[in-house]
Amino acid sequence: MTDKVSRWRITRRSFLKGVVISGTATALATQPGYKTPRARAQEAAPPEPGVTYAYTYCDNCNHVPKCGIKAVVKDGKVIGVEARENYPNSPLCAKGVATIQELYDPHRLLYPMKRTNPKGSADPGWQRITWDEAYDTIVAKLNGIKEKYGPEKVMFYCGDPKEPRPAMQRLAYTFGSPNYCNESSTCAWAPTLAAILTYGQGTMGANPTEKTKLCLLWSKNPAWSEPHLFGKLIKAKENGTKFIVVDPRVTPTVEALADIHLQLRPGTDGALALGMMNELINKGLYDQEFVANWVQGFDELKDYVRDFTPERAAEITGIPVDRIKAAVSLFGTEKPATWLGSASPTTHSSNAVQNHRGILAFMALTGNIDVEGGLTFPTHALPFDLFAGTPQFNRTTDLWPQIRDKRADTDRAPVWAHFFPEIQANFMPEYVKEGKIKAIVMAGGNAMMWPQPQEYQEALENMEFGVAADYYLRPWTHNYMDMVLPAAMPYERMAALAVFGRRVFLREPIIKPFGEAKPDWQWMMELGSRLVGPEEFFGGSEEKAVDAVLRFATGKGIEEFRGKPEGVFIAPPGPEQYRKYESGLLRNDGQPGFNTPSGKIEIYSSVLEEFGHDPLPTYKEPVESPFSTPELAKKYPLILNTGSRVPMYTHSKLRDMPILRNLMPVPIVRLHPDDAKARGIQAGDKVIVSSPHGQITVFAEVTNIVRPGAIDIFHGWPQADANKLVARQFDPISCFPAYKEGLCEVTKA
Ligand SMILES: Nc1nc2c(c(=O)[nH]1)N[C@H]1C(S)=C(S)[C@@H](COP(=O)(O)OP(=O)(O)OC[C@H]3O[C@@H](n4cnc5c(=O)[nH]c(N)nc54)[C@H](O)[C@@H]3O)O[C@H]1N2
Ligand SMILES: Nc1nc2c(c(=O)[nH]1)N[C@H]1C(S)=C(S)[C@@H](COP(=O)(O)OP(=O)(O)OC[C@H]3O[C@@H](n4cnc5c(=O)[nH]c(N)nc54)[C@H](O)[C@@H]3O)O[C@H]1N2
Ligand code: SF4
Ligand SMILES: [Mo]
Repeated sequence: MTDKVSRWRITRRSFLKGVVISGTATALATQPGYKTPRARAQEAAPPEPGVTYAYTYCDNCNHVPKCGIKAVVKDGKVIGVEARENYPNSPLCAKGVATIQELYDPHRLLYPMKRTNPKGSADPGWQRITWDEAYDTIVAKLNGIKEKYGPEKVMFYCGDPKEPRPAMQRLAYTFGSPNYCNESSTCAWAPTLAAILTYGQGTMGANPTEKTKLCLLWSKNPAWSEPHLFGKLIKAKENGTKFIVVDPRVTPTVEALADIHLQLRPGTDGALALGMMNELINKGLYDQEFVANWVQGFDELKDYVRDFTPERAAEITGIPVDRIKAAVSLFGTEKPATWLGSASPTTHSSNAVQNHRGILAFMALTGNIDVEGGLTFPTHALPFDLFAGTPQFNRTTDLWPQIRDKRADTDRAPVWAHFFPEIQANFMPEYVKEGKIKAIVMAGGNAMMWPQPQEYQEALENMEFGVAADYYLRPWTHNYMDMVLPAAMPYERMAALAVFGRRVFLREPIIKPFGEAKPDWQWMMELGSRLVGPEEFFGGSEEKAVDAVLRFATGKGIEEFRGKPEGVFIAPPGPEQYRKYESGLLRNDGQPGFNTPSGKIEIYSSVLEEFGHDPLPTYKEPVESPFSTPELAKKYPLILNTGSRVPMYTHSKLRDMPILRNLMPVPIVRLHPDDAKARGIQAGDKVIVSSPHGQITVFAEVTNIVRPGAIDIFHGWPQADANKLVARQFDPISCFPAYKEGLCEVTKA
C-alpha cells in the first residue's frame, strides 16, 4: 500500500542518486553480520607487526550513544577505521569512515586564540595564546560579570557535542548560574516534554522486538539519520513486523519498510493523529479496558475528535482517506504494536507539543503500553541521564534547586522551566536584549541552527564576553566571540562514557591530542578548578571526574571499566517487567499508575490546564499555511520544509571532508517534477528560494522524493542557510521553532 504513484514516478536520476547515497552511507548498516574486507582479512591473519587495534566511537551525528570504531593504529597514528565488534551500534556509515579525515584535517583548530580586532570587524584577527592566558582571561571576565551583575548573567551552552554536557552543567551550577542550556532546545526536549506531560516520563518510543507485529514509524528516516537503527528495523521487517510510516516524503525508509505510507502535508501531524483516533473509537478498535483504567480525559477527547473524521483529516493532511482507515484498522489486528518517533519533525512545528501529544494519545488508546513487544519503558534503567551524566554529578540534585529562581526563561517558557533544569536557549536574543545574559561559555555551538540566525549572531556579539570550544574555527559563530578553544576529538579523548541499557563502556583515548587541543571535560575541569576551586573540579582531572560519575551511577570506580572494549554489564536487580503501571514500578512514590499527577495517562493534561494551555491535544494549523494565510500562500505557494537529514552531513558539519563533500558539493532544494515544470526549472538550475522571512540561492534537484507542493532544503550551509527562510515562530508550550512548516516560492536565479 505504499504510494505506488510516487514510487514509479521517481525520476531515474534522483532514484539512482538515492541509491548511490544510501549505498555509501547505509548499506553497511543494513546488512547484519556484514564484515568489511579488512575485518575478514584480519580474521584470517593476525595484525601486521607494529599494528594494534584500539577502540573508540564516532561522534559525527547527534544520536546517542553513537557507533563504535575499531581503530587500526601504527606508530601512534590511526591508519584505518573499522566497525567495532561486539558493540551495540555498528557498523559505521560514511560519516563514521570520515572521522579519520577529520582527525588529520590540516584545518583543525589546534590552539587557543583570542581576537585582536574589536567585535563587529569583518576579521576578528585571531591570535594564538597559551591555555594559561585563556584560563586567566576567562576567570577574570566571568568573575567580573559575577561581581557586577550576578553569576546568573553567564550562560553556559553545549551544542552538538553531548559528552561535555554533564561537565558544563556542573560548571554552571557551581559558578552560581542556573542558565545552562544546550541544543536539545531544538531537538529531543519537545517530544520528551510531550511524553512527560502525557505518560509521566520521557520516551521516543521503543524498538520492535521479535514479538512486535506492527511498528508505527512516525516522521523518522533512519536510513539516513540513524543507519545503525535502520539495520535493526530491516531485520524486524524480515521477521514479519509490519510498518506504517508517516512522512511527507518517499524516503529510502519508506521504500524499504512501509506497508502503509501516510504521506502527509508537513506540519499536520496533529490532525492526522486526531483523525486516526476518531476512526479507532468509531470502529471500536481502542482498548476499552486499558482506557477505562489508565487514561484520563477519554470522554473529553471523544467529544473533541467527533468532528475530526478521517475525511476531515484527509482534507487537512492530503492523505487519501482509505489509507488513513487502513492504517488504523491494522491496530485492531496486529498486536502488540510499538511506536518509534523522532527527536524532531513532529515538534519542529508551531503546534509542537500538542501535535506530538496527539500521537502519544493515539498509542495510549491502542493499549500497547508497556506490554512485551509494544511501547515499553525500561524496568531497571541505570541512573544515568541521556548524556551519561548523573543528577549528583551534574548538581541538579543539590545546587540547581537553590539557584533555579534566577533562570532567564521562566517568563517566556514556563512549562519548560517547570520540568527541565536546562533553560530554553531559543530566546537567547531576547535574554541579551533584556540584560538577562551578558556572557557565554560555549562548547560546540552553531549560530546557524536557529531561525533568523543573524539575531543569534547579534546576541553573541552584544555579550560582554564569549568563549567557544570547537574542532574548527566556524566564522558564522566564532566571529562574534572573544576567544576560541581547541577541542580534542574522540580518538584523542576520554569523553567519557557510553551507556546501552545496563552495559557501560568507558571511552579511552587512543592517541595524544594534536597541537594543544584538549578534551572538553579536561578544559572544563581545569577551568572549574581556577574559577570555582580545585576541590569541586577533581583537581582539574578529567579521569577523576569520570570516576565520580561512574561511582554515582554504578557503584564501581573507573579502574573496573578500563581496557574493556566489550564494556561492563551491571547486572539488574531482577528481570524485565511489563505493565509496570499495575505494580507501582513507574511512579516515584511506588503507587500503581503512571508518573503523572492523576496517575493515569493524561490525554487531558492537568498540568497544561494549570499553565493556561489547552488540556487536550488540540490541532492548530501552521501559523503560515495555505489554510491559515491563504493570501500569503498566493505569493508563496510552496510548503517550506527545512532540515530533513542527508546521509553525508550533520547540520553545519563535515562539509570539508573529501569523501563526503563529493556526495553533495552544493546546497540543493528538492522540488517535485510538477512544481519544477510549472516554474520552468530543470535539475541543476541555480534557483532562489524565498519566504516572507528571507531568501537564499541554491541548486534545484527535481525528484519524486518530495510531495507535490512541498520542498525540502537541508540546513547548515553557510552560503545558503535555510534558517534565513524560517520564521521565529515558536510553539507556545515547548518554545520550539517551526523548522518544518511555512511558505515559500522557488524561482530561477
Ligand atoms: N532549519 C533547521 N534547523 C535546525 C534543524 C532542522 O531540522 N531544520 N534541526 C535542529 C536540531 S534537531 C539540532 S540537534 C540542531 C543542531 O545544531 P548544532 O548542534 O548547533 O549543529 P552542528 O552543526 O552539529 O554544530 C555543532 C558544532 O559543534 C562542533 N563540535 C562537534 N563536536 C564537538 C566536540 O566534541 N567538542 C566541541 N567543543 N565542539 C564540537 C562542530 O564543529 C560544530 O561547529 O539544529 C537544529 N536546527
Ligand atoms: N546524517 C545525519 N544524521 C543525523 C543528523 C544529521 O544532521 N545528519 N542529525 C541528527 C539529529 S540532531 C536528529 S534530531 C535526528 C533526526 O532524525 P529524523 O527525524 O529521522 O530525521 P529527519 O530527516 O530530520 O526527519 C525524518 C523525516 O521526517 C519527515 N518530515 C518532515 N516534516 C515532517 C512533518 O511535518 N511531519 C512528519 N510526520 N514528518 C516530517 C522528513 O521528510 C524526514 O524524512 O537525526 C540525527 N542523525
Ligand atoms: S550513524 Fe554514522 S555518523 Fe552516526 S555515529 Fe554511526 S557511524 Fe557515526
Ligand atoms: Mo537534533
